Amino acid sequence: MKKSALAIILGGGQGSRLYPLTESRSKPAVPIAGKYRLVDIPISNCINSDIKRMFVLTQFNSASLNQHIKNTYHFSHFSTAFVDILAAEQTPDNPTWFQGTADAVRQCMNHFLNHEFDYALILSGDQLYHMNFNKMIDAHEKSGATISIATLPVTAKEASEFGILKTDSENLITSFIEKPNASLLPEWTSEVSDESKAEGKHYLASMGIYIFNRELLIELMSNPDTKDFGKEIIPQAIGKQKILSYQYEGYWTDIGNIDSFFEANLGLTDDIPKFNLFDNSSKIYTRARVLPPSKITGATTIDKSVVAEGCIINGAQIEHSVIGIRSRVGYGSTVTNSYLMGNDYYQNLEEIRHNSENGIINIGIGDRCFINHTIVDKNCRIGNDVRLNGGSHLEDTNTNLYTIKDGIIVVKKGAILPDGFTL
Ligand code: ADQ
Ligand code: ADP
Repeated sequence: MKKSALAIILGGGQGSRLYPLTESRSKPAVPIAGKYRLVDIPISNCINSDIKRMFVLTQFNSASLNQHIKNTYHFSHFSTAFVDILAAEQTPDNPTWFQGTADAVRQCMNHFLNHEFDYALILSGDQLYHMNFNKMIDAHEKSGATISIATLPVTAKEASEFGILKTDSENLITSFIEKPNASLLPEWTSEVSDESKAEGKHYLASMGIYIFNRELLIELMSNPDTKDFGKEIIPQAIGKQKILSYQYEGYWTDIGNIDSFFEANLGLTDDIPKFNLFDNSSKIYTRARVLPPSKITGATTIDKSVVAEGCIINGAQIEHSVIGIRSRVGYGSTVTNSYLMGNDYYQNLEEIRHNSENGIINIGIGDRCFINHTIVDKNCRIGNDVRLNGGSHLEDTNTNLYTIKDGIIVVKKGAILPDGFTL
């Protein structure tokens, strides 16, 4: 009989690397690609792999995450499928929040053990990729390993941000180091394919995707001193457990900080994006909203962009940008190299008229704005003649309206930028 897997999605710690997008929502609920949320990626990969029992572990439970999961993932009454959110909770035994990835799993073990499963599939919540986990489970079974780690070749520049490992001729992991210093790197190169070598990828990195046999997970989780998979559980298991490196070939990127999140979103506007949303066989699921088609008028030009449903774009120039659901962009505005997340709702005509007559700024982007190298979070009200010109000339800042990180301006959710506001 085919063995069964339970998916555990690590939804995020404090979310400080994606701040301010995580200021008012938990990380799995951060909107990506104009209409999805971060958590839709691992959930869709699980559904496409026929793994339909999922827990999402999150440090705090936001209304938007709850609503999204509740409104999106409905399974038949006749199936055992579910997506459950487990938020860090204070109990007499656990007075603190999750102290790391393994601690998060440990604190939720009683929930997992209510279910029958042979393998725990542990996934990160902040990565963009398509993967058939069944292939990984097959390789895990075939090898007789008790732990498997998905891996991929990376460059020296990237290597310090990942767990780096070495394998033997049977792809079993013989050594592992979490985020090695650049000075240590020369000792950590691996035998990789000619193609990877040609791309300068000489190191084998952990993708933070793990399979554990049930009994082993129970045993490892009984030690409360190990708080993190990358820092403790995996390095300590080397030499004691049979650990398979399952090398992945496709596109995969970490989207855990503002810079990589921004790049991954804008990457969707490439002629042939590395992350394919137009794939019949591995769909990315999200909430099925009832939204009108986007309406585009007034000599608007749109190039190299992705436009979600329900937008109203009036006479604007849009280039190399992702325009999220229900976005409104006014006359003569230019949006380049930017990600507008869109809005949660529409204002009615009466409200728009009333606001315009009373100097209240409406939801969306006003007229004659210039927006470049910027992320605009949901429900922002950006007045007329606003100029947001992101880029490396700007220093890192944080105000109650916006943050600048690595030259990327992030306008905070619901921020109101008055007419003529300039950055
Ligand atoms: P990182 O991604 O740096 O490295 P970490 O910050 O621990 O590791 O995050 C892993 C995942 O767990 C992320 O999705 C994160 O949001 C989530 N997470 C972190 N703390 C959490 C908490 N307290 N509660 C719930 N979820 C939490 C890891 C591995 C490396 C590997 C990279 C690949 O440690 O070895 O190379 O992933 O990205
Ligand atoms: P999304 O379309 O991003 O998936 P939802 O449709 O789940 O988001 O939710 C939209 C959110 O906007 C809901 O929380 C809803 O309650 C909220 N919302 C709807 N109308 C208004 C309004 N007029 N003012 C403020 N929030 C609203």
